[in-house]
Amino acid sequence: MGRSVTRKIIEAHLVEGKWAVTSEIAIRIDQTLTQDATGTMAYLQFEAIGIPRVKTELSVSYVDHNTLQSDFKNADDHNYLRTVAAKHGVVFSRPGNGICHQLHLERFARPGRTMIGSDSHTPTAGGIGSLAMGAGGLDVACAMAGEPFRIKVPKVVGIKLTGDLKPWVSAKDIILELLRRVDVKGGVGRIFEYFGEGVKRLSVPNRATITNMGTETGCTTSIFPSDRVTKAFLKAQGREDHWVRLEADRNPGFDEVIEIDLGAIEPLAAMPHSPGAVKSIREVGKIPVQQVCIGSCTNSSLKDMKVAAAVLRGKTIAENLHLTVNPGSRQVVEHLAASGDLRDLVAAGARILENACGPCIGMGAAPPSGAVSVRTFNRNFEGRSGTKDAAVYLVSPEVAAATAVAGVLTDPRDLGDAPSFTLPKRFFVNDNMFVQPLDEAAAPGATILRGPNIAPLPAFPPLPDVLDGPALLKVGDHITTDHIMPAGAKVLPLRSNIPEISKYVFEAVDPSFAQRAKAAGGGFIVGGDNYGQGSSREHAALAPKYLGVKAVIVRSFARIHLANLINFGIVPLTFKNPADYDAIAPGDQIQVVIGDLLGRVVLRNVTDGTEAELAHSLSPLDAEILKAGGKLPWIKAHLEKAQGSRLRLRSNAAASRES
Ligand code: MIC
Ligand code: SF4
Repeated sequence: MGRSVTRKIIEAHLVEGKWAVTSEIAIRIDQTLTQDATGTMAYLQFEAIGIPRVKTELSVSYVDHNTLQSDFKNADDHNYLRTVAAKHGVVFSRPGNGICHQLHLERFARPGRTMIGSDSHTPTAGGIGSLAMGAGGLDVACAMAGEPFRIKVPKVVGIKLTGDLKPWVSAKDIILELLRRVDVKGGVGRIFEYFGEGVKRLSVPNRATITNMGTETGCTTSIFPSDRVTKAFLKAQGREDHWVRLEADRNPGFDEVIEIDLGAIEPLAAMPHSPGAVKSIREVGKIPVQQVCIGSCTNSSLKDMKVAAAVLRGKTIAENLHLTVNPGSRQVVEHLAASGDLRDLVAAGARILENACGPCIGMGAAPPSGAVSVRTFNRNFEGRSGTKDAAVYLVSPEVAAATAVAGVLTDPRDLGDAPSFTLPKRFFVNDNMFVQPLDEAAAPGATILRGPNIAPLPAFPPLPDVLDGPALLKVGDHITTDHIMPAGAKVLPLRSNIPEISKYVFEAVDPSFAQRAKAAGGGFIVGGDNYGQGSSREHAALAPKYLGVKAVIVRSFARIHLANLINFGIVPLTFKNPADYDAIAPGDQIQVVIGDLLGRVVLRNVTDGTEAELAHSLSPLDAEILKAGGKLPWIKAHLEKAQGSRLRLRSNAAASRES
């Protein structure tokens, strides 16, 4: 049997374990990325680990989320990120350079390489054939320290693309079609690997739109082969030497295959409030729209912007709405300026925003109360836009631009012929906003700047064998990390200050949560399916931990959040019998006997005297990490031990040479 692209990359990076679905493996990580909202914590953790210089082939620190700077906090964080990067061997992407995933795709991502990033849309680089996964900041810090990344071997699902897209239908509609079929949980434990005739006709940025939003299926990552199209893209970026051919063998042994006929897809939208609630634009109908936003790491490439400019050329946006545009990078902006497309956008009435995440993460441009907002983004969770009762629809740039002109949700096929335009054979390459780290000789003497908002990391003690406390909160299915730890203009600037940010935990679900949790001396969270869906933000584990949350007991977890809970010493447990969920009422006093987490785990409901068996998916190593109080104390002890035995080995060798 042949091998898939996924398997080839994983086997080439295997440090421990072997390829067998669901068995735990450890792989070497070549590249890491961080963004500012998760990066401050990741670098604080890297510093705490105590390794002087990153051990990866390449680590890049981007600034794209927190760029509002409404006071000193964000600016101080940027200074910290710049100086910590310089000292420890990390390339720093200055604010104003662009969105991390777009920039990484343009300048650094490489076919055949492994990468983890402290952002759930890191799989964007799968568009170029890199095996790129989202992870918590602490896992990224560990990878920078040279530790391998542990995952359970996922199922590899072959996504066979056949046929050709019809005019006005684009890459966003392909990923929306996949989400329509598998929904927001269908990718859990899986990697989506694209193959088939249809792949050849998708450019790298289009592939990246698909791998980016693949995250919304809950998958570990998504990946395309590296072929002639990849080579042409790398050449246009002036880095043809980074190309390697990487394709699945003839009989790659996919665990499942999903076939998508590109010719049968029509313009689609994800309805409020889930990226998986997909309908065709025709089915949704011509609903009035108050806001259109074009941009985000899903749809901010030059092609996406040029489509919008072509639709808006010579027109004015509808009176009832406003339009924001965030290009993905300076390269995109420079091209738009040089080609005149920027002028078309501005002349039509678009509000051109910074090339950063912006409205996607609730950093400005919140829609009006009760508004319909049509966005080219990847997430439409309730309240994420900054307006709780806004209804956000996720669409392609084609649909967004057509809607901006018409004022109602519009199928772009109503506009007649699709615009045609050419993309540059050579992109403008200008890396002057990437700062290279100091060389090893200069680094030790360099100072790291820390503003007053950068609070020291809280320390967490080892876990006892029995956990006690009340059920602090009971929630339903699909609780997202935006519910647990909101983002937006008010809360994001607090990402480097755990005591402060913890005041907002579950704010939108139950504003009294933080106060109650502290007053009770901690306790438990009870939840339904797919708990922790969405972002990689480890603050959704770290801040509840700070408030005393001891275990989260649910029907099932989303992958990255599960790993983050382990990393911060919150025990992630599931009901053996899903019906036991109903037997716990908020406020019940609970006792969970975890022991060493290798045997039975039992929940005693002290209030009503019942007992329930709990389950978990923890490996013996996870159990060890949890019992140690989390990954940071564990890794420090682990590295010290390794260093100790290296030193012992060296002195033994020296002693035997001398004798
Ligand atoms: C997001 O899109 O939700 C974010 C903001 O990029 C997050 C990271 C974060 O919360 O900082 C993500 O997707 O991981
Ligand atoms: Fe930024 Fe939005 Fe992409 Fe997250 S999804 S990285 S907030 S643009």
